[in-house]
Amino acid sequence: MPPYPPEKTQIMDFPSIRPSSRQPRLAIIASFTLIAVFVIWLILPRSPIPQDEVLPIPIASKAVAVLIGETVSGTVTFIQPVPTAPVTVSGEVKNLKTSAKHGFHIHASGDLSNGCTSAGPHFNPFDRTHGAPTDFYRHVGDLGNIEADSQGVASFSFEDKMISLNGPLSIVGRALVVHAGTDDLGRGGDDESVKTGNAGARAACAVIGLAP
Ligand SMILES: [Cu+2]
Ligand SMILES: [Zn+2]
Repeated sequence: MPPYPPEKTQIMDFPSIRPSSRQPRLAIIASFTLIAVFVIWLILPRSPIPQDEVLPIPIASKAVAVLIGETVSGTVTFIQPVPTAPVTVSGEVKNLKTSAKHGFHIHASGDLSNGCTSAGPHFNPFDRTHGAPTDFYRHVGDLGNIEADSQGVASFSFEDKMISLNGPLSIVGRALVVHAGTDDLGRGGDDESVKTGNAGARAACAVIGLAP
């Protein structure tokens, strides 16, 4: 006799394991939400520069002027490591009148279309009278004189605190002029002395340009 009579045996009723119909619907909703968020992110306006990024302002730290005259020639370099620093002016100018001082100025305009004449007057943004580089009252462009040796060559290096390669007092794009005569630095006692320093003809000039 079997332990359990057949009529008493029960067949266990397991719940079916077929997937619920809610799961694919959730997956579809999740996918659409992700796509929607991505599309919204794509079309959102965004500034090309992150708000917290501060771009460094480009500065000019070196400029050069290649002087060309009928006979006088030379190269002058201007270096300003940072915009607040003095400018170091150095160079060599040849074929000058020997053993003489020659007026050396920044003139207002870089237009040399009519030779050195069209470079205009001394660079004078503060509307002051002509002076020496060491004077408080001077044209910004007043760099005094350079001195030629017995061979007519002037080699020089000096600093100037008024000119700049940056900002409103920038000399870049203006003209450098070397004169045939000596600048009297505003001490000549006549009207012309406080305008031009009686420095005479413009022996050579150049546009001051940016250098690498
Ligand atoms: Cu001049
Ligand atoms: Zn001047």
